Amino acid sequence: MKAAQILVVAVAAAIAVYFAVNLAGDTGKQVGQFAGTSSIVLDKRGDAVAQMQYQSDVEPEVKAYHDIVAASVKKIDGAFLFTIDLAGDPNMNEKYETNYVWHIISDKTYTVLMPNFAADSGFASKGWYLAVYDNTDSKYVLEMTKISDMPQDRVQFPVDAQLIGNPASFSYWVSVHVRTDSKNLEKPPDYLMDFAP
Ligand SMILES: [Ca+2]
Repeated sequence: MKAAQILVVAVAAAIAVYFAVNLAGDTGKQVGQFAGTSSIVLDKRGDAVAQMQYQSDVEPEVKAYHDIVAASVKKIDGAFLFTIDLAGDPNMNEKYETNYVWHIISDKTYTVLMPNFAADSGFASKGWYLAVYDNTDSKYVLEMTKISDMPQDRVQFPVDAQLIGNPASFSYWVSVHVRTDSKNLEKPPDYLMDFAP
């Protein structure tokens, strides 16, 4: 494994632990429900706001690619196709890490991470990655893996159903986070930008 990949995995580990804690303490959260073939939740356009989650001196400018307009999941063959529709092009990510996150709750809890590290950011890795974290057993079932660019209006990628235990039904919510600090990677992401439902 190259040094750059190790760095990215370290970032994701901090993120996954952070979400595990938040999820456990937030049992009243609204969720979407997948029960068979497909499910969608809608979100307001224009409601993305940079909410600081961890002390930061740098506030990211809110961009259209931070703004969720819908989230949907479809079962296709042996995979779940996870899609977050956005108000802007997520490939245009500037300066920071923007992380598109699926929180999956069935018998077990999983976090599906699709971060983009901007070309002009200070992060060692650039571009799109996919990782799947098993929050219940505190381990990666898929470590950070490089994936191709996204369509212009959404973050969409198929995930092998077995990676999240192939559940017949599950609850979910999605969130978009920004990490401005490319140096202190043990911290959780600095900002929550939008979430749905
Ligand atoms: Ca929104």
